[in-house]
Amino acid sequence: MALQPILEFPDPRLRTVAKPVTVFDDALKTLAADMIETMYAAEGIGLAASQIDVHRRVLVIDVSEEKDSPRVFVNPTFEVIEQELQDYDEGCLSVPGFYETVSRPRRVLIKAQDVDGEAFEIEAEGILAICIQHEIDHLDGKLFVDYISKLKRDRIRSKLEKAHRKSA
Ligand code: GNR
Ligand code: NI
Repeated sequence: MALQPILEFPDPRLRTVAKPVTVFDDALKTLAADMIETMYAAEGIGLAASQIDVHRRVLVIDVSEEKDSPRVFVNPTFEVIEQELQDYDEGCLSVPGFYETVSRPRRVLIKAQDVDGEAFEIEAEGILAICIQHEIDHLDGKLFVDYISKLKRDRIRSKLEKAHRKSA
């Protein structure tokens, strides 16, 4: 492995529901390292394994300014702490060049495991809360474009399909 290509909407493989990780071995550590490398190379703040066509419940995030604090979440789940929603202009490495406003719960409690299988919990708000929810959606086969109108989504789909035909 190493740097991996990122699947782009409307690739049907992005709709795959990822399976839980049950084995915390060297292959998992390699996957996490490759995902971090791929996220940085693409200048993203997060990446889900689904986006590199690995359908296991693993995501990586780095919302730090210096891009020196990667975090790995294995088998992540979240609970809403506050029903209050926040709007954010979301983008996605799998929907390159498009940004749309999405509303998500502002504060969430994340439960996950690290690459060694150790359980941990963190409270998240702001961009971290948004990003983790966006990444968990990927693991469930969902994309931010599912929250916008069909008209907008279809317009994005045809523009990306056209771009993919040109680069093929
Ligand atoms: O890099 C990313 N930026 C971003 C901005 C707003 C809301 C969510 C994100 S996640 C995205 C990287 C990505 O596509 N992760 O799946
Ligand atoms: Ni994304």
